[in-house]
This record gives sequence, structure tokens and C-alpha cells, in this order.
Amino acid sequence: MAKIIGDILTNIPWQEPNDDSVIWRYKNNPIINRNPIKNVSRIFNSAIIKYNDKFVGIFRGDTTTTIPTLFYGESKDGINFEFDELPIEFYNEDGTIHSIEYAYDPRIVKIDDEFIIQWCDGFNGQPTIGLAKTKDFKKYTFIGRPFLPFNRNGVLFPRKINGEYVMLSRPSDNGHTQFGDIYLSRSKDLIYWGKHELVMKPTWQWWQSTKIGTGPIPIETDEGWVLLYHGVTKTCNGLCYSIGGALLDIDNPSKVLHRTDSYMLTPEEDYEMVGFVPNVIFPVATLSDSKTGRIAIYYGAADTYVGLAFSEINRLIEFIKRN
Ligand code: BMA
Repeated sequence: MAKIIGDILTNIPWQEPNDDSVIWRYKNNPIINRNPIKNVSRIFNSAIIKYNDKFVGIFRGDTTTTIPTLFYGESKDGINFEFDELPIEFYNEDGTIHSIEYAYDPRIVKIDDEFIIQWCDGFNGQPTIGLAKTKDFKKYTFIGRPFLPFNRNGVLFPRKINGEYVMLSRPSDNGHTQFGDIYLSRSKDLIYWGKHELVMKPTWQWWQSTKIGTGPIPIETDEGWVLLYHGVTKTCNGLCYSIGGALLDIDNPSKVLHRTDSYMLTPEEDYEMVGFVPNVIFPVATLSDSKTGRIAIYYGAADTYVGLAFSEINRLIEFIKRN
């Protein structure tokens, strides 16, 4: 039996499965609908984490100017969220305002006593990774940009490994990138990054043959790091995004122990197949309970909604090893 190494979070959202699926959807999906707040058309691809007695999130909101930016929201149950109507304001270390060009696909992780936010950040009009920190979800301090453009899907591990911060990312281009591998980089201070290594490339299975990119913050278990990722295929109708999984070595996470040949979740529901960008399932965050092994997965659906799904650590690891 695999064990999650992490906090006991007994009140995460949960629904029992109806069958032996590795990942199953919440029955009342989507949990966030169109036009969720004033001047925001769609909230999707968003990050949720436990903070004190509530669940808080950094949400990607595509505004009515069509520019994506980041909003704060919170919830008692991890399902019904209330949002601030104004975007998050970031400050530089010297107290001046750090202005954001555009910001999307945030992730959030707690390392020691700080929450670190990672997102795709417009840098002179070109995408790369931005990092910021907060202790209270009120004051946000911009840390910097680990890499030059073009890069996306920067995802930190939830603790230092051998004394260093470790981040996965996907070097890309300035458009709707038609290629993409997952790389790993290390840093002693979150500012200077190096020791880059390749982790995974696309494979011959069509669902993950065009590009791949990291999803949520990896989950630590006694069998290795569980990594959920998106795998993309090209069709006559555009790109299609599904969820895959891998198990990475605990001390050297550039080493892939197991990886799925088959997808674990692919667009099948109306809210995943019809929307601003059809056929997209984009996993961004998980909440997991080390006591029961339950996992709640938050994903963007069709670049329009937030969907919720569930898994359980033994099923997940079994599937990753066998498929
Ligand atoms: C990717 C990112 C995601 C988006 C996906 C599908 O390149 O921009 O934000 O969900 O495309 O459109």
C-alpha cells in the first residue's frame, strides 16, 4: 500500500467512485461557470491549496479585455468559491508595485512557511515563468523570473531536494506551441536556476505525441513523486489535452520510474469538449489527504470552466505502473 507523505486533510472534497476508473469526475461539475465575476469571462486552469481553516486559490481569470490575470478566491468546502473582484497586486522587494502584463496557469505550493506562486508571465510580450511569494494571501512579493522566454508550466516540488529548490518547466515558443518536453532545474535561492535536466519527452502514443507539460505540484509518496501532466495530440480540429501520470525517483526526480502509456482522463463531458478552446483537460492542482490517500484534482475544462475530479493514491500508482 502506497502512502502519501504530507498533511492530513480530512475535509478535502470527496465523492466515492462508481467503478474502477483511476480518476473520476465530480458529479456536479463544473464547479466554476462562465462569467464568474464582474469583468471576467472565464475562470479556469487555477490553483487551490489549504490555508488555515479554508481552501484558498489563485485563479486564472480571462478578463473582458481578453487579457488573463490572477485573482484570489476562497472556499470553506473546496467546491464553492468566492472571488475578489480585483486582480492580485504584486509588489517588488523595495515596496514598489510590480506590474503584470499578463499572467496565466498559476500553481501554488507551500515551502517552509511561505506560499510560492508560479505562473506563465508576460515578459516584454513573451511568455516565461514568474514567481512570487506570500505568507497571508494579502501581500504578494514578486521574486523574479527563473528563465528567459519562452517557457511555461513552471511547477515547483513542495520541498527542497538535497538542499535545493527544484522546478519542472516546459521550454516553448511565443504561440500555441506544437512541441514540448518536461525539464527540471535547480536553485539554492529561487533566483538563480541551473543544472537543467530532461525529464520526459512526448511519446508515440498519439494522446501525448505533440507535447507534454507538468500539471499540479508533484505529490510525495513512499514510492516516489507522483506527477500528473497534460499530454497533447494534434487533430484536424486542433489540439486535444488529456491527463497522464508518472512516478519520479524521490531523491533524483529527473529519473522517471514509471509513466502511463494510456491517458488517465480525456475530454468526454460537454463542458470539456465545448467551450472557448474545445477538448481541453488541463490539471493544475491537487489536494491530498495522507490519512486516507484521497486526492482531489482541479482542472481547467475547455479553457472555460474549473472541473473537479478524484483519485486515490493506490489506484493512481497502480495505474501508472501497469499502464
Ligand atoms: C496552453 C496554455 C493553457 C491552455 C491550453 C489550451 O498552451 O495556454 O493555458 O489551457 O493551451 O488552450
